Amino acid sequence: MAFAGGARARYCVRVRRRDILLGGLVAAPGAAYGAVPSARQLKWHALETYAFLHFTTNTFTDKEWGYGDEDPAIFNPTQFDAGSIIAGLKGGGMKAVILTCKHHDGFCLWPTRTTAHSVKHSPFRGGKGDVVKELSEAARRGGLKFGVYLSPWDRNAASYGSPEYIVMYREQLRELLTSYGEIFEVWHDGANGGDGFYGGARERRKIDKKTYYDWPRTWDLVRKLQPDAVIFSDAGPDIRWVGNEKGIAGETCWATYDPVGEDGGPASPGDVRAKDSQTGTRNGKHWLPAECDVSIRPGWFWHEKENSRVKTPDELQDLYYKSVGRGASFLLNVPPDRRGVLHETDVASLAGFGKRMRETFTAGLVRDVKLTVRGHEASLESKRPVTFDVIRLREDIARGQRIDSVLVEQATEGGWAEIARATSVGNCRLLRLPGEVTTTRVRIKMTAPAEPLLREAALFLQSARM
Ligand code: FUL
Repeated sequence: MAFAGGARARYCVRVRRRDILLGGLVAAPGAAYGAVPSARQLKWHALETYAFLHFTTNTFTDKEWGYGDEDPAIFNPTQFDAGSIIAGLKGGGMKAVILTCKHHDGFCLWPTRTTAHSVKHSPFRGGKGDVVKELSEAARRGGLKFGVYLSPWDRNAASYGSPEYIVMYREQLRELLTSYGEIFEVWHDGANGGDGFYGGARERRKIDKKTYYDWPRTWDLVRKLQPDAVIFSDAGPDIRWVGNEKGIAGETCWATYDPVGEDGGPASPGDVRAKDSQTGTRNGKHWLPAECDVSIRPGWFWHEKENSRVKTPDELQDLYYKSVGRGASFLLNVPPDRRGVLHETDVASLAGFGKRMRETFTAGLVRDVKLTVRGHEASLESKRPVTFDVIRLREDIARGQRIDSVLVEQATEGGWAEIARATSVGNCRLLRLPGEVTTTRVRIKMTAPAEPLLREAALFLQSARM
């Protein structure tokens, strides 16, 4: 196990008077423990909840995966309104948004110079439209960061499978990363190769996932053009897939992860042993936190028949606890419909979720509680009894993931009684209690191979019971 910079050296978490805040930050000097996040990963950790927009010709053909032979003329969102989409996402507390600029069918939502298969040849804004531009600008106006999904698999491109396609893919990336302002995340999905239109060939094409895309060169381009953007794929390099599309991280979820390919060899995008991704690797060499992607509907794209199957605020809240509450991020897909806006049911569900989040984590914060940390133990004290049913813990992840486990107890007349326990804390650990607890003292015992650095311990009273 490699510990960076004197992690074995003992140092004290000195909680001085000014460090003792009410459910706030406790900072302490100290060296890093093991792998630590980069500056761009730290910024990403702070987002926690952000949205996906799946939108393309599939929205009009009722498909999930377009074959690549769709006529651009079918892309006609007559009431497209980027401002209203962003307002709907904001209602759900989304801090950023990632758009499918190109899905597997190859249709580009911006007027790219690389192919004719784009909005340029659609009736949208008379062929003069640019969905990426309108959405990125509306996002920025609304205070949301903007990210791009560019599918490596392109079922329209005649060149797919040959080296020319990689040139085109990189050129598409260059256009997206140079024309639409700051990009916070670049998303490469893992679906690769198979049958498709491929410029009329209508055949099956197989590529070697490990070598075909030459990802390191593509990522160099991203670093050069958008140095602050995090790069997502099943295997990183900045953010990892959580291994399922249900929006659920492992009950234990480490931000460190050393991905392995399906055959036990080196991993590459589209080739990871997914069962490991949910948990990560304790003391792994790479800081590679999990992102939990899930759709508000059964499908990723909008389908009329799924209007009655939109996840409820209760379900979204549960997913929040199972993603953000386990140290990962919550990437919620809300697909625009054929009009080019979010469907009313989705907007209402987002608003209900946002309201619950505010009621619990803003209005529901238990105040006047003093946090003290001494070594492997922290205590929360209040002069009068307080009632809560959610505990939030955060580690100072800038100096590594140190805490193995926590045991939380309350003071009762008969002594200390356990109320919760968990393995792995990281950026955020939310402990939902089975019922309300009323006490004046809470004790948190931590096990950690290096001095635990607790950044926050706070109590909340949840708005609605699950
Ligand atoms: C997968 C794709 O195949 C799905 O269509 C969707 O975009 C999902 C987020 O990623 O790899």
